[in-house]
Amino acid sequence: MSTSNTKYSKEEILAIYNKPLLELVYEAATVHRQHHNPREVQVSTLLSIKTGGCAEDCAYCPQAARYHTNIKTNDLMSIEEVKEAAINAKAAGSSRLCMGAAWRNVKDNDDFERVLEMVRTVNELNMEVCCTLGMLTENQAKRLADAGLYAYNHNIDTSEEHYKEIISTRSFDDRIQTISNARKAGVTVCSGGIIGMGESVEDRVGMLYTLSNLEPQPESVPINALVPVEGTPLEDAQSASIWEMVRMVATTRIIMPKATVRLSAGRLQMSMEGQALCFMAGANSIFAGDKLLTTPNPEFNQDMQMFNILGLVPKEPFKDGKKPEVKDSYKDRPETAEKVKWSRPGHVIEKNKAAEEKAKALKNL
Ligand code: SAM
Ligand code: DTB
Ligand code: SF4
Repeated sequence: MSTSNTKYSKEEILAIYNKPLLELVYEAATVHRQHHNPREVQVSTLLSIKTGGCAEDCAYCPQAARYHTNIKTNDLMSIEEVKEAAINAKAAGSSRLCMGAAWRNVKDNDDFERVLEMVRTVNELNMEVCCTLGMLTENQAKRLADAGLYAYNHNIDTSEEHYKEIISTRSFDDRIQTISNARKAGVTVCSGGIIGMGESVEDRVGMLYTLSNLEPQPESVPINALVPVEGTPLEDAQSASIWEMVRMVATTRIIMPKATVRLSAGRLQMSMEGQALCFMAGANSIFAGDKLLTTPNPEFNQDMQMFNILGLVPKEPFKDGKKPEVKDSYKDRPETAEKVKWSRPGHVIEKNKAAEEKAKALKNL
């Protein structure tokens, strides 16, 4: 029986990937049932909090400033907009909000302060908060953790060898360093990649080898099928077939048995039968909602219909882990705590009470 401590060589992973398809699915489904409730699917909602204008050159990405894509760019959203989107996502059945920013890296500026407040706001709604903001220092990761961040998404995207064909403005090692910074801060790690970018099967195996050798393994592994976007260097890339997606999901499930395997970008091109095979092969999460970050995704109702037909149910938040506390270091800074409280309706009463107490104390001096 596989455990999360089993380490596989590249040759072993390749042999798993190349098994006769139905044998592979059967084995993955068996491992899946040893570690997860096979009816539960974790539902995440993506929210692009800052769209486009990114300095990086990731060949797949519609948000890179240097490519001429048709996306609508946006500055960083307001806290109120994020709160409204989170409430809607939760009402629709999402347990996690993943906020994405088209940044190369996080900078210690007002925008980061606003993101920290977004994290606190969504955490208060009892949703798992995930961010994907580009590269992070250890200190920035720590501050996100203190604000209540549950997960950090940072994909390695492909194998170390193929990486330089896809991105030249940062290195594979930079990616690993950020993942390690998030881990050191106590945030759970979401890291996966994309298939259909002209990579070989060996590259897919190499990517899974790196992910499965992270210590500990990532809690979430998103498997994306490239969404080819006009204007990007990969606009004409040959799409990955559903069979390749099933093989990728099944292999991920077998070598990272405890991880949440997320069927991510590319579902719009998949039939319900194809997705059903992916769930059978161990996928247990999706991004729901009619938009990913900038590209379309299946309609929410369509996904709920699929869940009904397949007998799947959305997973409750924090079932695999504890809700992160907003750390005292933040609560103890009254000026910040007040700023957050005052910005929300309903807290005005608390503000008045606190002000009355303060006034009373002053009068008694
Ligand atoms: N800027 C941050 C970063 O690069 O980590 C966060 C946002 S970035 C858009 C998050 C991930 O989305 C990428 O690492 C990539 O795996 C995925 N992605 C972006 N464009 C995609 C596309 N066209 N098809 C599939 N996945 C894509
Ligand atoms: C992940 O692995 N895929 C998501 C999320 N993590 C951030 C992003 C998919 C983006 C697809 C292209 C777009 O919509 O811009
Ligand atoms: Fe920028 Fe992230 Fe897109 Fe790369 S994937 S261009 S870093 S937004």
